[in-house]
Amino acid sequence: MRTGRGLLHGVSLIGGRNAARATLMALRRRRADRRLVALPDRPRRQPGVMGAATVVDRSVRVDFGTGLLELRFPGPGRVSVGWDGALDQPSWAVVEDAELAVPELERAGATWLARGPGIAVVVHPDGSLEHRDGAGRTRRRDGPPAWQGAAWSVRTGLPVGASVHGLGGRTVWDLRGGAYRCWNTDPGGAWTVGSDPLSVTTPAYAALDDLGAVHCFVDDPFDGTVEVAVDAVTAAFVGGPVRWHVALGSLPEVLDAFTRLTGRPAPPPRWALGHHQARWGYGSAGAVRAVWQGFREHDLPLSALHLDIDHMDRLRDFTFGSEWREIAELVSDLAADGVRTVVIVDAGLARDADYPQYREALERDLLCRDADGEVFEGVVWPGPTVFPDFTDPTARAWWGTQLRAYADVGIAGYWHDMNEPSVFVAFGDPTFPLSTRHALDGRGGDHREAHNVYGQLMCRASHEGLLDLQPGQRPFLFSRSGWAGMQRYGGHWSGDIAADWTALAATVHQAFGFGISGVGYYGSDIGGFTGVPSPELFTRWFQLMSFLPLFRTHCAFDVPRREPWEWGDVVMDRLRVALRRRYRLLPYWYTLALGAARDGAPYVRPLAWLDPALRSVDDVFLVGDAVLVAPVLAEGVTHRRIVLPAGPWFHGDSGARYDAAAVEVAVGPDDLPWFVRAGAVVPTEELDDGVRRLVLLVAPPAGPGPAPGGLLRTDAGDGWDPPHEERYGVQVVDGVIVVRREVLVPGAFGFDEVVVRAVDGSPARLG
Ligand code: NBV
Repeated sequence: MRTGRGLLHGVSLIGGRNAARATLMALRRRRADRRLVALPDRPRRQPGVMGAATVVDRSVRVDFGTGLLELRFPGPGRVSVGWDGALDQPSWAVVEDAELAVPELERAGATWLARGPGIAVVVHPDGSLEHRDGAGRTRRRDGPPAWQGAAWSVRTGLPVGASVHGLGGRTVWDLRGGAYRCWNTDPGGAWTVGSDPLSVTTPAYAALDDLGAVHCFVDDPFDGTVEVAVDAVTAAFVGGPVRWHVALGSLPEVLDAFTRLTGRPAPPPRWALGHHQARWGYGSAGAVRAVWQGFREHDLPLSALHLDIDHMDRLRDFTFGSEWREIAELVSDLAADGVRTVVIVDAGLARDADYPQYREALERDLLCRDADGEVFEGVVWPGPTVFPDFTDPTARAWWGTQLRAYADVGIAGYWHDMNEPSVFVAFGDPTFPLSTRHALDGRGGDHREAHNVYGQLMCRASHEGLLDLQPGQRPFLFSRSGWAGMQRYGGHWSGDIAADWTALAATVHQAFGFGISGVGYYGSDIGGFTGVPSPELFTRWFQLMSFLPLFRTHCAFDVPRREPWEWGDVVMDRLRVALRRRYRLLPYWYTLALGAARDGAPYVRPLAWLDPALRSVDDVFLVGDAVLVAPVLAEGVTHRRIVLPAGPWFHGDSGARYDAAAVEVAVGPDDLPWFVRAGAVVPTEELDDGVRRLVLLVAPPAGPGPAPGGLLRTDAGDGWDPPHEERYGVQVVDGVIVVRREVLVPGAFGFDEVVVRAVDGSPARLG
């Protein structure tokens, strides 16, 4: 909803009756929140006088009279900071149970100096902290926290010239000069550059300068704001524990640290890296079958078809409407052709006595309740809607078992929607009243603490349920909302992105920001969710997305169809080029996916990953370390300036070599420029008459020194067996590029033959 055109569009989407209910809901929400109980006040306003410091159970404790500071060193270059026991309070994000390093503690003049491996923290008498790296360089200065009632804030000084990035799904890459609310929010219409906050607002950011990265995760789920000035970041929260986790190092090192702390990304099954086709409103099993036939007829590869809310019986989760009677047959026919079926699952349940899931959740007391103890009722697609309390372990376990309705017909993946949580309101915050009660894993509390983690806990419920239902398969889900740690369960898609060129550019920024926030598996709706993209915008979007992990076409029900053949032969041929390349590159994508599950490295990376001096570049990206992509992000582009990290780099199609730090490249309408790094090996594949061939695409090395080489990780495509791993070394011998394979871990290899091919046509062979 919202105002003006937005309001009209909102009404047309949600229907007149729901619009009227949304007005009542907004009024009820306001009334409920007038009775909000104040959060517990804090006993002090600022750290008192610094006194003794001790080491207890490997924690440095510094007594400030009216406050207790704790420092813990979980690993190299890392420190966790907490006030007043906050590090021992439960966290929705942290899963690491690391053996802490034994800290060294000494008095240094008026300060205390605490040292862990590769990091030292100077504690000043006013409670401010100076973080130094292993070389003794100051990388971060935290002021003393300031408390006011339940609220708290801390101002952090950053290295001169550092840029700041992350905080979940923001629409710009460099966050300097903005204030960003940390409160997951459904924008209630298509978002574009500057729309903020959106569905994922994780308080994790990285400051980048020429020396590398300073990563910080503020582990407080309450409503907050992170204000990013040129030389400082001020984080302010309305309540919650005063604690944060810092990691110093290169960008790969700090993301390794952050995903050790909050969990490694769930590796998707291999098929999830292919192309997905979705649309709100296919409406029937027959219509979906026809879309599948279209892909076959036009010889376009496809890995998944998605069913939006129109698959449900009266918009009820876990049901299929009468137009979907042949669902089991459809799903199995698709699966036989290598196409998986994914369903949307909304967070809320229709409040209707003849809906078994509603009755059961009610009887078993699994639903969120309002401040008076009544079941909280909001308005969403089915009209009156109730919500499982995902902060309750019993509700999570129950939810997980409900997925059986989908698993039994062979559904292979789950798309979580409306879980900010989002409800229709005519005005005000489009979510639950703050006074809504939550179990909070037995501690009890209200929506102020539960809000930001609600979507993430829905993901946990589904993920854990699927592990029980299908223990041999890796659960596949992606979610509109989530928080720090959501990567343990799955990925994220953009939500309702606008069909405009600036939103297209924002897709790259979001992909980077999610990477900094731990979530690698990301993509936006190709062509934008609402609106009608021009054929050129659609093509450029498709080309870009063929280089992002979640490669999905999707749109609203009220815009023209978007299947590739709807655009005519010229455009379809361009899309086919991108599709085919994506499928050729799948062994590389899969290597990245299985790698992310080990070290948290996002599949798609800003150039700062290789060279921190290139941190301002936001229109070129790396896929892994070996491939660089320069998407076309504006209309009518015929030439593009491309900044390149140290290479040289070889054009992926023409094989042309580029040595300069910035190059100008001609761009045709048919494709986007992509490059392979000198001396790198990119594992690709070809299917030829039933022969599955691993093609090691190699770029000539830059010189006689060691070349980057490459890696392959592969397995049966799903399941839990340790992947087969092999490494590739590259040398030039008598003018021929020689690639040597070294198997590191033998496993399900799955290829019938292996060949080497140089990207520029140079002579090349296996060694
Ligand atoms: O389920 C309908 C849509 C879905 O297609 C979209 O991807 C989600 O982001 N859903 C939002 C609810 C309606 C939005 C207007």
